[in-house]
Amino acid sequence: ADGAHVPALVIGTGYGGSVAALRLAQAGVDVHMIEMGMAWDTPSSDGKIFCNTLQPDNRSYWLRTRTKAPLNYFLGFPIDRDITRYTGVLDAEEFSGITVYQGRGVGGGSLVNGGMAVTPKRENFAAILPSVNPAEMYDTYYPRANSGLGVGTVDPAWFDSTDCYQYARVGRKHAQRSGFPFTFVPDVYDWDYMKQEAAGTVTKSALAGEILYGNNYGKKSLQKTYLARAAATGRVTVSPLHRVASVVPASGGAYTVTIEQLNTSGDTTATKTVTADRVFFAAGSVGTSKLLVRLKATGALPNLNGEIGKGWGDNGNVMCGRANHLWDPTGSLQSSIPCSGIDNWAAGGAFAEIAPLPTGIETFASFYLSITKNPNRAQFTWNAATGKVELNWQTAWKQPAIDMAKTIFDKINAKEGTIYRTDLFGLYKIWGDHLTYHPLGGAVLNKATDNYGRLTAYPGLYVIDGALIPGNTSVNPFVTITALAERNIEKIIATDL
Ligand code: FAE
Repeated sequence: ADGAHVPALVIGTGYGGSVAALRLAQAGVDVHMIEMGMAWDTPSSDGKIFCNTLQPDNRSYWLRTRTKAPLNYFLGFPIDRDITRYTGVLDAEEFSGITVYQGRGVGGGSLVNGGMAVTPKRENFAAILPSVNPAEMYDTYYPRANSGLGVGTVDPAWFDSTDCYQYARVGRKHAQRSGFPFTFVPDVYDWDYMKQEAAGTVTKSALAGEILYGNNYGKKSLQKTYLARAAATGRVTVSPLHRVASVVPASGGAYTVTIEQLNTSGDTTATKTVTADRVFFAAGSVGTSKLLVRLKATGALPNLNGEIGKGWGDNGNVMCGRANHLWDPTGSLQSSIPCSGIDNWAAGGAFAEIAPLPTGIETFASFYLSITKNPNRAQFTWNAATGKVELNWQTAWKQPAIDMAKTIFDKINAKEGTIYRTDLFGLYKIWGDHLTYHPLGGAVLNKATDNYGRLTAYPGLYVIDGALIPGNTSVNPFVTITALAERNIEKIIATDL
């Protein structure tokens, strides 16, 4: 409530924020979480909380009047459609050189993501978080994160027999025939539920194409894991449709936090201030970076150091499709939850997830989202003239990612006698190189913060989300974001409270 004093305020309810809230509450601290998106706990008139990927309505996008699907063409035709402006669940945030997709709502990215829950190979960890001791991560915090998130793996025997993973079996066959290692990828989707979907005994979600705009069943989003446990402590309150606008030092070492209440059209309907002893920035890589860059530049937090806004990367994301032969169909029924990948990280700098194209019809396409070792890093800066934070990522900076992805798919195409699809991202456009699902960095650990996420110029301010990670995790990022948050909050609770 307006004027309240809270011991701990958490900005954002994604992975970093949910870990912080749970562990602080378990340590006896009352926590108030502020989330700009909706609660996503109430069904609409169609009986569903989330809309289907194939029928996007107002629930799909954050404050847009037209959808902006990542895969925006099919057979060369644009597939976006008009929608009513609403505080929908997926934000396609446009910077000059890249569109950054993010979840909006209680649960953050866990509401919209594919649930792929991948722990990086230990040999790659030193390049991911150079200042963090790998032993503590692999012995303690990765296992803690995996257990807290409810990570599991597809039953390999079922995988081999079910129609809904024919596309992944085709992907495996092509990878192996070209000599690439194929790996199963763990996921937080409830695999038993998916089996029941295939058997026709429960309401379908993954097998009905639900994913990008939310899964109504089956997926263990943060609402079902960390946030449920946080709520059960009785110490955590969440304010959805509230956006943090400012954090400034107050007397007695506390902070004054200004919060805007939003309606579902995105208008500010009220402005409130809360005093907080501690503030945890968990607004995601982009959200946290935008806040800190603006607060530093506009004099609210002038002593934040010069690393704020730097070290942002796209996790090397790039998408592509391959056109298969007519005798190699990928299936009209495709589980929207990917469960496998092609690992060419060591040799070619690419880890490609074998992704679905759940259109409901046979596409004869194999589709991939590659995570690559793209070395390019961008910076967020404040533009006083426009009053906006900008990101200097350039479209051409995706070229290394494309080159790395080609180490896999050029070889597969040569072996199979196939070609790239040119109809998925425009007419005659092979690469989905305009976007990322995996924003990372902007307030990098041990640079913008100390080695535990403390913004040391301001005791009591912390960063605890993907902004800490310097641009790349070699695999899908949320397990690493969660594990790092577990590590940092344990230290903060032990030494700062
Ligand atoms: P995040 O989950 O983004 O949470 C930040 C929260 O803060 C959001 O709920 C925001 O609405 C909220 N917020 C922002 N600004 C403010 C403000 N000023 N005031 C109040 N609230 C605010 O951050 N990762 C994987 O590991 N596996 C996958 O399969 C996968 N698939 C993905 C698919 C899609 C389509 C997308 C978009 C992402 C995917 N990701 C995946 C990435 C993953 O979801 C992302 O790395 C994490 O969600 C980032 O976690 P954070 O805690 O950093």
